[in-house]
Amino acid sequence: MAFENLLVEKRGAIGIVTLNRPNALNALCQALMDELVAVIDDFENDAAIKVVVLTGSEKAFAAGADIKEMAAKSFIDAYKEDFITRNWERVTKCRKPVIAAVAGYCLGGGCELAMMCDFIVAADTAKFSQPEITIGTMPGAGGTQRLTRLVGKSKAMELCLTGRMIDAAEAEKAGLVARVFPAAELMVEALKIAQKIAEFSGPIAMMVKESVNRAYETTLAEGLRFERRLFHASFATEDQKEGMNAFTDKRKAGFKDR
Ligand code: DAK
Repeated sequence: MAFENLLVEKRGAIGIVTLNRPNALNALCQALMDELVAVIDDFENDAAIKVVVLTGSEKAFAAGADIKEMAAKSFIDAYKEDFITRNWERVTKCRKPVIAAVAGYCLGGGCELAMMCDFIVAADTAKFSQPEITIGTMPGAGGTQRLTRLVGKSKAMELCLTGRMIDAAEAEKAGLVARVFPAAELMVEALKIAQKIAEFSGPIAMMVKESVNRAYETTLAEGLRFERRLFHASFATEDQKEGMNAFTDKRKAGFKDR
């Protein structure tokens, strides 16, 4: 598949998608988001791909939704075309683990897209903000919700109400980012993490992801019940037998994704 706004690569079990609109700091136009849906669909359907890495350029992961494309939109335009919901949420529905590898600007919709991934690893050059208030709007792709769950109400309020930009160190301290690496090592480290996950059982990784995500959406009691059901279900997999037998036999497990 050839794309205008993305670079796509399959490296072993890892699907790498690079946002590629250098002249617009990877601003997330509709065409780019439609392409991203197609890529995630493809990775999801490809049994050889076990982990997805979503990244941008050294200068920008993404400087937000495309302001020039949005500027003239009326309510009825946005409502009728199901703006944002139609394609942006595909990333959140991907069943395979998705890692955002962020360098440079990660602003507005860019930050929201990164937060739709399972976790964010950042270069020490990364800069995060929800600056929508500075252009007369508000976060519209989950910024007020996901950021609040990640960093808590006080910090999310301050960031969304002021549009202040934070660096990678502050983002890590706040819980927005899982790990920070020197910029030159970002992709190497992101791919190492992806590879580590890819070597485990794919279905078990999917269960872990589903269960952690449940923590966002339900009560503790329901979340624990859900976790327990999946934990029990894991004993029906060949990979659970292999993993535990390999431990006993003092050998490396060979998972088969079954
Ligand atoms: N959209 C469109 N073009 C953008 C852009 C963006 N978000 N960000 C940058 N660009 C373009 C610039 O216009 C410029 O294009 P040319 O003028 O060269 O044609 C090119 O990228 C390079 O940008 P700069 O010349 O500005 O580069 P600098 O290094 O000087 O500045 C910057 C970098 C990141 C500080 C600056 O570009 C900037 O402030 N960009 C905008 C950041 C921003 O405000 N982002 C939030 C966008 S709002 C909603 C759902 C979602 C959203 C809203 C509503 N609903 C459901 C209703 C989401 C909204 C957003 O994300």
